[in-house]
Parts: sequence; C-alpha cells; structure tokens
Amino acid sequence: MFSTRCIWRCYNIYAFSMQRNNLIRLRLILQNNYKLCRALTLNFDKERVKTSSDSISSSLSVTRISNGVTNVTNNKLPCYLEGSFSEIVATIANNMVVYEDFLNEEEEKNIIDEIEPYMKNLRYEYDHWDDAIHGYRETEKLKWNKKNEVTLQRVKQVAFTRNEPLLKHVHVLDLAEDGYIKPHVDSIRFCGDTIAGLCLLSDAVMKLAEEGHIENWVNVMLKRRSLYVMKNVARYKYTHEILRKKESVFKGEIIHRHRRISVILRNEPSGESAS
Ligand SMILES: O=C(O)CCC(=O)C(=O)O
Repeated sequence: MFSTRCIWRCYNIYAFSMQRNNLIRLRLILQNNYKLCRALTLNFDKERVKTSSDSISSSLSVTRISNGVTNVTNNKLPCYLEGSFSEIVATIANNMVVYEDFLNEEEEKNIIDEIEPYMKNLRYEYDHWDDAIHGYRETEKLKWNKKNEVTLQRVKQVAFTRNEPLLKHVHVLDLAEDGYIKPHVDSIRFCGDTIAGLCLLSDAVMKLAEEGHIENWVNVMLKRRSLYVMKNVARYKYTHEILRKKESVFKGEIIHRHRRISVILRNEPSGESAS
C-alpha cells in the first residue's frame, strides 16, 4: 500500500508527465516570463483594484458560498491578487482565498517548534528527481501536539466542509531561502479539489498561470502567517508555483523571501478521480 508520501511523489510524476509536452515549451517561455509579467502588470495597472485590510473591499459584492470559496460579482478584486486581466483575477478570486494573519506569532512559533527538531536533521535537496522543487526538505506528519492540533482544526473548519474526508498526513514543506517550486498542476487522482496551506516564516508569491495560455496569470501574495485555500479551477486549470527569491515581486514591490515553511492540508480525491 502506498504511503501518503509515496502517493504525493506519484502524483508529481503523474502531474508532470501529463504536462510533459507543454512543459518544455512552458519552461522556455517561463525563463522570460517574469519580465513579460512585469510588462503586463504595468499595462494592466488600471485593471487592478486595491481593497481593504480585510483582503476584500467593503464595496465588493462578495458572497461566501461555502468554506473558502467566494463569489466575486464585480470587478473589485481582493488585494492579495494581481494579474494580467481582471477576468482572470476574478476567476482565481472565486476559487482561491487568502486569510491574512490567520495565525498569530505564538501559533506560528508553536508549529515551528514542533517540526524544527525533525527538519533540522534533513538536508535541503537541490536535485529533485522530477525537477519540480528546488532547495527543499519535507515531511508528512500524522500527529501534532495539542496546541497545534487546535490550530489545524481551525484550518479545517475554514477550508473544508464538515466531515469532508481529508488526507491523514499533513504535508510540511520547508523551502530554503533560495528554494522554489516550479509550475505544476495538481492531479485529481491523489488529492481532492481543495488544498489549504499555512505560510510560515516568510512572505512568498504564488503564481498561477492558465495551462496553455500562460499570458493569463495571477500572482497571489502569501504573507507570513497567512492561510490560503485553493480550489477547483485554480487547482486544475492553472499551474501554480512558488516564485524564487529574485522573482518575488508583487504589485511592483520586492517581496523579501526567506526560508519558508508551508503546512498543507488536502482533501481526499473523489471516488471517481481516484479510480
Ligand atoms: O508550498 C506551498 O504553499 C505550495 C505547495 C504546492 O505547490 C502544492 O502543494 O501543490
């Protein structure tokens, strides 16, 4: 029987093999993508709308339809998103939510204190077998201490529907300061339609790009101690990546990327997609 970690690796093989044809082309284009994106950002400055510190403007017509999903019905978009076209940003806004300051400093410290003794014995890896991640170490954790269990319960309540079956192991991914995750699409075979990630120790920029149309892109500002919930289209129709330090720019501002740890919860694949 596969362990979750094994399944996770299989998922990566699957996701990357499905994309292989596009990837070679994509990678060439992505080498110049950052400059292109910055140019597009400037061109589409008017399309972007700043919103309140509650992430979503009070004038925005937003309906919270279920956990972690919003229905953005006009062109005022969450301040944690920027992108090439307002329609694309709206699509992502309807399928991805970022909760800034989801954790307080103490809650963040409690999680780090629990995982650090294990993590510090691992070496950062720079030659991932499928070239998907650069400068990382990782683990999967089944049991957490009481305080952290309370925090993770809070994540579950916000990100998933009640009684939704989740993968039992929580994925902990530690990216070194020079680490990054390349564009990939998650497979529906090994995890469900929702991923929830806590962003610890550093701000980071996640970039989503529509598969086959990389000119349709969105950057997501993931502040330290935020929680993001990504669902549906955002997971399956768009690649996502964590930008490397030198590419971490959001709305024209350099984002200081340090070592970053993400704590990721996923739901189980639906019966159909798992078979
Ligand atoms: O570290 C993160 O937040 C992103 C992880 C990721 O790309 C994934 O789980 O598919």
